[in-house]
Amino acid sequence: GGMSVEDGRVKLSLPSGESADVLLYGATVVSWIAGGEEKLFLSEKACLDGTKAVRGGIPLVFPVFGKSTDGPTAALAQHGFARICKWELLGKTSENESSIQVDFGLGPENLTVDLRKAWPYAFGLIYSVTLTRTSLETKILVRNEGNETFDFNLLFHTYLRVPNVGNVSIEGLKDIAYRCKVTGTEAVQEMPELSIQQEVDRVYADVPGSVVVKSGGTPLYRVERSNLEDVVVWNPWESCANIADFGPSDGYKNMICIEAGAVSKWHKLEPQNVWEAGAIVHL
Ligand code: TA6
Repeated sequence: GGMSVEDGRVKLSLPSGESADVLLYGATVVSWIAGGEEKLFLSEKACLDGTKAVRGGIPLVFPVFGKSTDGPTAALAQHGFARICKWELLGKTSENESSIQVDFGLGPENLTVDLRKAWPYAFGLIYSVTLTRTSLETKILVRNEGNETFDFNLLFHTYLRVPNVGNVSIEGLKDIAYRCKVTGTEAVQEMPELSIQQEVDRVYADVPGSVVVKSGGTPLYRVERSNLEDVVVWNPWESCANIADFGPSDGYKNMICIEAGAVSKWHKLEPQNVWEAGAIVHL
C-alpha cells in the first residue's frame, strides 16, 4: 500500500490490492481497480501525454460546464481548463489499512499565460482523491484568493465501466427535471429507472439523493454527492465513432458517464470565500 509517483502519474494503493491512478495532467483519475477489476472506462485511444483532455476516467470540469458563448468563461474551451492543466502534487494527507488520500493543487501559476488572460481570477483549487476498499471519493475545495467575485461550474465527469450498457438501469432520477442536450428539450423523468438504448446526454437539476447504477438488476455503483446538486448522464451510443479519441468503436457499450456536478446554474464565490463539494462512488 501507499503512494508512488512515476512519469506524472500518481498511484494510490491499499495492502488489500485496490488501487487508483491519477495523472498530474488534469488531476485525471485514469484507473480504479477493486476486486481485481477496472471500474472506470478509459478509451483505448485516450491521449495520456498531456496534449488533450483524457477520454475516460474522471476528468475534472471547472470553471465552466460545456461551452459558454458569453460572460467571463466565453474564452475558455469546452469544460474549462482544470482537465487540461498540469496540477501540483500536494502529497499524501492520510493513510491507514483501509484508506488513502492524496491531494492535488491548481492555481493561476499553473496556467498558461493565455489561460490566465482568458480567466483572470485569483483562485485556488485543492482536489482530494480518497481510495478505500469499496469506494473512490473525489473532493474539491475552490477558494477565491482575489478581490473579485467569480462564477463557476464544477463537475466530476466520471466514466464508469459497465459490462453492457444495454443492461444498465439507473435509479434515483424519478420526478427530476432534466435538459436533454441531444434534442435541446426539457422534460421530467417519469420512469423510476432510466435505461440506455440510444444516445443519452441529460442534465438532471437538483437531484436529492444518490444515484444507483445497476446491471441486469444488480447494483454496481452508488454515487453519493455532497454539495453537488446536479447529475449528468451521458452515453454517446454509436456517435462515439465521431469522437476522434474514442475507442474501440463499440466502446460505448462498456461505459456510462454518471457525473456529479454543480452545473445547472452558476455558483458565485466571493473574495476570500471557500466552496467545498464531493462525490463518492461506492461499489
Ligand atoms: O457531460 C456530458 C458532455 O457535456 C456531453 O455533452 C459530451 O459532449 C461529453 O460531455 C464529452 O465532452 P468532451 O468535451 O469531453 O468531448
